[in-house]
Amino acid sequence: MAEPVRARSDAAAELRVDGARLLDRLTDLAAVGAIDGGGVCRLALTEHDRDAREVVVAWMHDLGLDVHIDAIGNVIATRGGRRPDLAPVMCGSHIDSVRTGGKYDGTFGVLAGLEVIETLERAGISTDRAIAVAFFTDEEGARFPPDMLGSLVYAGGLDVETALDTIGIDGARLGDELARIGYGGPFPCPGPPPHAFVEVHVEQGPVLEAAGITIGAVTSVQGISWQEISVTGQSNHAGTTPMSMRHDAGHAAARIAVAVREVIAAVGRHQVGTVGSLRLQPDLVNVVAGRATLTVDLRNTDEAELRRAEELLADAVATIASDEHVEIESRSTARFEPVEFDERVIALVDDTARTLGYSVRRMPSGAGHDAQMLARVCPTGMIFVPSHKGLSHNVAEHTDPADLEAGANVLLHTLLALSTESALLDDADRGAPAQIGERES
Ligand code: HGY
Ligand code: MN
Ligand code: MN
Repeated sequence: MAEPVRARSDAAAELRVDGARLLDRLTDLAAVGAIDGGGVCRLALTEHDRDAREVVVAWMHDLGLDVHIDAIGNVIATRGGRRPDLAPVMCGSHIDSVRTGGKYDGTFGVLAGLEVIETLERAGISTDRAIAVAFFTDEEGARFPPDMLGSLVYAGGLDVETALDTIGIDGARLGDELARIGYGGPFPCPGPPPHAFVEVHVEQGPVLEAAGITIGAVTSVQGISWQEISVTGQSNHAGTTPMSMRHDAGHAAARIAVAVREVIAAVGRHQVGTVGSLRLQPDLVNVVAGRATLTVDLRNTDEAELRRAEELLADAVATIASDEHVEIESRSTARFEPVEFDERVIALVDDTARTLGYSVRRMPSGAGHDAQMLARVCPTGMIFVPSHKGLSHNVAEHTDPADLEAGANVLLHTLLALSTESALLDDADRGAPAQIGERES
């Protein structure tokens, strides 16, 4: 096991980010796709996503970074290091949002990365390894499932042509939308693996705030299972059709939603489940629904328990189909097993937070993140900061500026430690990959 990575103790040790500058960028970006209540709506590859990309790419150019756009629209901006022969250290997250997004989900990880770069620039600090800041396409998966689509393609977990052919919930083809907003880039996927990847993100849950702790050293991400379930019954008159003759897709869908809660109770422990979308057709007061489409999001930190939840739900759906005399089809739209982050990176985040004087605890992530995809190709970790009242995917999402600044400082010093020549596995041990944007032949 390689030696633990230690935070640097030279002049850079005193460096701190400029919290006000970071907050200004977060506020400016939140104006793109702004909605009532202080949140944002920037579904992937819409005009608002494009406009947000333009703002962030302009900041990347202002900082003199080398900006690369790959074939799925991931954007990677790199500040060169003294050793171009070594793979860069990467940070980043996403700037797309759900329909009722908060202003920090994803954007904090990208803009904290730019703040780290600007802090190093202004201090005249260079690093052995280049430092890259990325935003990945369609992290939310809300329009084009699965979630973390762009980083999954970057990490080689999904073929780019298959990803480009993804059809969204609105019937649009991902590749067409990417071309329409002008972000189908020239650089091939999968991308070159960085030396290490660190993502700072708001927790999106209640744990840190309840414990009065500033930093989360994230140990893992729970498993995710998304299904789209289609129910086919028979539309009929709401008044004249005897109950015994109905093939009521609406009632069947409602029973499936109840079954999700029953499955959660049966599996217990960390199992969670959500029916976030439920659409009936023809969706009229006096017509027995002929069709229903609903989504089920199941998550668990334990893979075996997640599988059991899926099996129990499948059994319940079969019973409901038979009882209600309807046809039911389930289509998996995302399936990721739990991911453990690299112990050395977790320990470095933990140590760095303590060295900087912040309270810190180790914890799993309930939400999916791009980091879980980068973990497939390089040592990876995450840094959490508290979410007020645990709210996220909600316009009222909030994190105190002091906590944002703390998270960005931990990112700064974690990246500095990782950017020294042999911080983790030496590239020679892994076959030094090309720099971002180049490919070995
Ligand atoms: O689905 C998730 O957990 C993330 O917000 N994409
Ligand atoms: Mn996110
Ligand atoms: Mn999110």
